[in-house]
Amino acid sequence: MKSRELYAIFEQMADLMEIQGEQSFRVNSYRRAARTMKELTTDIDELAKTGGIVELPGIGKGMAGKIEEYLASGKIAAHQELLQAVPPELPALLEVPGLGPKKVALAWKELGVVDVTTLKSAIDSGKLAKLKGLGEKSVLQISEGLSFAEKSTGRTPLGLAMPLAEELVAAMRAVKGVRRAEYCGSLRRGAETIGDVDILCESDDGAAVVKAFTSLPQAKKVLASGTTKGSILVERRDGVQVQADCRVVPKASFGAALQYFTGSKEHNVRLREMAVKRKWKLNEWGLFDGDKPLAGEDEADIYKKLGLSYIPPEQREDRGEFEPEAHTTLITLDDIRGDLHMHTDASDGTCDARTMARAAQERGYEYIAVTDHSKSSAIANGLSIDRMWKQIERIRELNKTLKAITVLVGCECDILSDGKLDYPDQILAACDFVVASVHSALRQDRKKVTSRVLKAMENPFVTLLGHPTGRLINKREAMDLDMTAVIAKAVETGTALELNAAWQRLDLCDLHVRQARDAGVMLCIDTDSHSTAQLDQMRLGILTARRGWLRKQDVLNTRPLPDLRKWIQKKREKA
Ligand code: DGT
Ligand code: CA
Ligand code: CA
Ligand code: ZN
Repeated sequence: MKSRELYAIFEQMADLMEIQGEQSFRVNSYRRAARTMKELTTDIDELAKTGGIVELPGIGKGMAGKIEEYLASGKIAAHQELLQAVPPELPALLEVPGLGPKKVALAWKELGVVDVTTLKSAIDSGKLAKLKGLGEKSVLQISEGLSFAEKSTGRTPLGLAMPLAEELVAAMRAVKGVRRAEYCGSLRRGAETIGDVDILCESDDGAAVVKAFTSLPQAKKVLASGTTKGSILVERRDGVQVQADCRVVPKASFGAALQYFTGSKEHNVRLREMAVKRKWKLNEWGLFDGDKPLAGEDEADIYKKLGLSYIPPEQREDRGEFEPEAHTTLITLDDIRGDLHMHTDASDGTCDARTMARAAQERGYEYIAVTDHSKSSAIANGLSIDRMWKQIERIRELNKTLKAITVLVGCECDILSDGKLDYPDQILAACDFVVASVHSALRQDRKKVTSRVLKAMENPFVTLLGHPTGRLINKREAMDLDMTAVIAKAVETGTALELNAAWQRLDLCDLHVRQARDAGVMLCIDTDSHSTAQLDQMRLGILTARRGWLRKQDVLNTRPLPDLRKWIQKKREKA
C-alpha cells in the first residue's frame, strides 16, 4: 500500500514544514497531496508507469517527482531533510490531542520541549501556560490529551461508537429544556472510524444542559464544562475511553450548527466559499446577508438558500458531492429485502437456521441465505463435504415449513491459496447462493493474491466475493489486492462484490464501493451474522453504501426473490 505510506509521509512533511515556519501555501500543497494519496483507489505503481500521476488532484510536477522518488528508492530526500532539522522525538508530539504543529513549534523554540518528558515538565512548571497563544485552558487540554494518548488505541470503529452516541442522545433528549438532540460529526457521516462523538442540543439554557451532560452516569471523567459546551470521556463496551462533546445552541441556530458540526471540515470549507461568493456569511450560527439571517433553524434551508439540493451527511466529504451527478436517491435500509451472508450453529454461528430465519422475518426480510463455512475453515468448524450435503437437504426441508420467508441454501466457500475453491462444483451447483471468500494466506504478494481471487470469480457458481479485501478495522491491513482488476472481473463475469456490514470489517470500504459502483458492479450488502443480534449491523453497511453513493439498483439484495434468482442464474448460464 504505497499510497498509504505516501499519505503519511506528506502529512508529516506538512507538519514539519509548519513547525519550521514554512509559508502556508507550501504546507497546504503537501496536505492536498496527502489527501489525494489517502483516497487513491488505483495502484500508484501502475499510475506511475502510464504517467498518470500528474493528472491526480493536487499533484503538480514537483510533487509527482517526489512520488516517483519514493517509488524508486523508498525515500524522499526532502522528507529526510525536514526530519533532520528537528529533534527526533518531536514529530511524535503531534499525535497528542490538543497539540498541533504551531504549538509544538512554540514549545520547542521557546522552552526546549523535544519529547514527552520535556513536555510534561514544561506543563508542571507552568511555563507552557505562559507562552503566547497557549494559556491555562489549552495546556489543560494538552495534559488531558497526554494521559488520553497513553490509554487510547486511537479511533473508534463506527459500530462501537454508534450505540454509545445513541445512548447519549437519548439521555440528552430526556433532559428538561432540551427540545432537540442529535449526534453529528464523523458519526453522522457514517465514517468507518470516529475520533470523538459530537452531540448537539437545542435549548435556551446552555449552562444547565451542559451541566446535565457532564453529570450523566456515562461520564467517566469531565474534561470541560462551560455555558455552551461540555466534554466528557465515556467508555466503549471494550473498556476503551472515547471523548464525547456536547454543544448547546438556540432554536434559530440549530440547523446551522447541525450542518457545521456534521462536517466534514473539507465539505464545510467548500460550502462557505459558495456563501462568500454571494457576499454572504456562513458559520455555526446561520447563513447571513450582513446581519440579516437567511437560514439557520433548519439544516436543509442552508443548502437550499445556496442554490443546492440537500446533500446527505454521508456524501459530505468533498468528493464531488457539489456536482449535479451526486444528486441521486441513495439506498436506505428500507430498500433491503434480505441478508445473503450468515452463519448458523452448523459452523461457527450461535443459532440454528430456523432461528436466524425468524429473526430476519422480524426485520421485514423476504429471504436470507445460510452460508456456513467450508471444510478448510477448520477453526470455524467448516462443513465437510458429507456434512454439507446434509446441510443442503436440511435447509430444503426447513424451507417447506416456512411461509413468510425463504431460506436460500448457500455456503461461504474458502478461496484456497492457489485460487481453487474448497468445494467441488457439484456442491456449489446444488447451492442457491455461493459466497467465495479468502480466509487464509492473506499476506501473499499482490500478483498472487489478485490472480487467486480473479480465478475464483471465474467459477460460474460463485455469486458473490465475500469481504473482498479481508481488512479488519484498526486490526489487520487489507490484502494487497488489485481492486481495479477485481472490479473489471466482477463486471466481466457477473459476480457481485460484497459490502460486508460487520462492524469489524466494512469491506469493501466506502471508496472502493464508489469505484465499483462507477464501473457498474453489482454490490450486495450482508451482515455475515453469527447471531440474530448481528443482523442489525445492516445499517452500518447502509451508511457505508451511502458513502459510496450506492442507489437501490446497485444492490443485489434490494431485489425481489424472483429477480435475485434470475440474476444468479444469468452467470451460471453464461458459463
Ligand atoms: P473525527 O471526530 O475526527 O472522527 O471527525 P469529525 O468530522 O467529527 O471532526 P471533529 O469532531 O473535529 O469536528 C466536528 C465537525 O466540526 C467537523 O466535521 C467540522 C466542524 N469543524 C471542526 N473544526 C472545524 C474547522 O476548523 N473548520 C470548519 N469549517 N469546520 C470545522
Ligand atoms: Ca467528531
Ligand atoms: Ca469533536
Ligand atoms: Zn468470511
